[in-house]
Amino acid sequence: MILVVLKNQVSHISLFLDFDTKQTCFYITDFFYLNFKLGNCVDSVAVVQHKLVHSLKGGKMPPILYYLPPSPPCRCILLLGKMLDINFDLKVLNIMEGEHMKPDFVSMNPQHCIPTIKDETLILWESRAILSYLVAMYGKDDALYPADIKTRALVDSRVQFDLGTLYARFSDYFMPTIFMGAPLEESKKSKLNEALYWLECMLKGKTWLAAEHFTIADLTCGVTVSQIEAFEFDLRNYPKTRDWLQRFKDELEPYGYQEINQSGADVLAEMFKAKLLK
Ligand SMILES: N[C@@H](CCC(=O)N[C@@H](CS)C(=O)NCC(=O)O)C(=O)O
Repeated sequence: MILVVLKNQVSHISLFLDFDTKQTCFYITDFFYLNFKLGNCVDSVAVVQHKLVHSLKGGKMPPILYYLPPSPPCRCILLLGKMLDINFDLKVLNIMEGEHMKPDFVSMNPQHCIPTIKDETLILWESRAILSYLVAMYGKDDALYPADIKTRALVDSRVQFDLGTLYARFSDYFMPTIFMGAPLEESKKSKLNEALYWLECMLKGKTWLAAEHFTIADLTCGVTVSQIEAFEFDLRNYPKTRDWLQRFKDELEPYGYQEINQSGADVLAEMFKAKLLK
């Protein structure tokens, strides 16, 4: 067994690499979370370890995900990443501080929105397109985005319903208050209720939105409805939606639901409440 010790100059961190097994077999550090510099990016010890092992194995680097934790479309990607065991190279982009308008990011994504991923030469934004790409590229099977033409058509229909109707109406109703302190508008509330009624109809006699099992349609719509619930919007008229939302939470519990989705939903809910009280 050959061991190579990589030492960091500024601390006592060392990585021991076993060239026979191509595994990092041991590392010592004074401070586990201490960051140090590798090339041009600041990475944690765990990330550096992952990158070194990955490059020794000759595998591709994991996709880079530009994101902000509370953003609902970013939460979808993080949850799917956990389901597919994708070890994203995470780059927080604080849109509240204008980081998404910096030239480096805008030259990559002129629409300057998150989530955005970079997977080797592919740069992709629009969360729902990212979801289907990641399942196709990293899924062990097609369950989350079924290849069967008619099932896929239903998944696409629900995913596009979320983009163009459910999330759009949710955003139209709540976001002006959250970001500009504008008063809530009754006409926009009715539009959101109409979309929720349509979702309720889609769930009639069904466990999941588009297939016999959980798909990316449930993921994207579920994140939207969980945010609506966190804003304490009245969901009493939608019993099938509430039952499905509970199944959605249970399904994602092993993949960090609380930490990834609920905590982000709560952060936005706090921002919303703070604006309502003003
Ligand atoms: N349809 C897009 C929406 C993305 C989006 O609106 N992202 C927000 C954060 S939640 C953003 O990046 N806002 C900054 C900007 O668009 O300039 C998706 O689902 O990815």
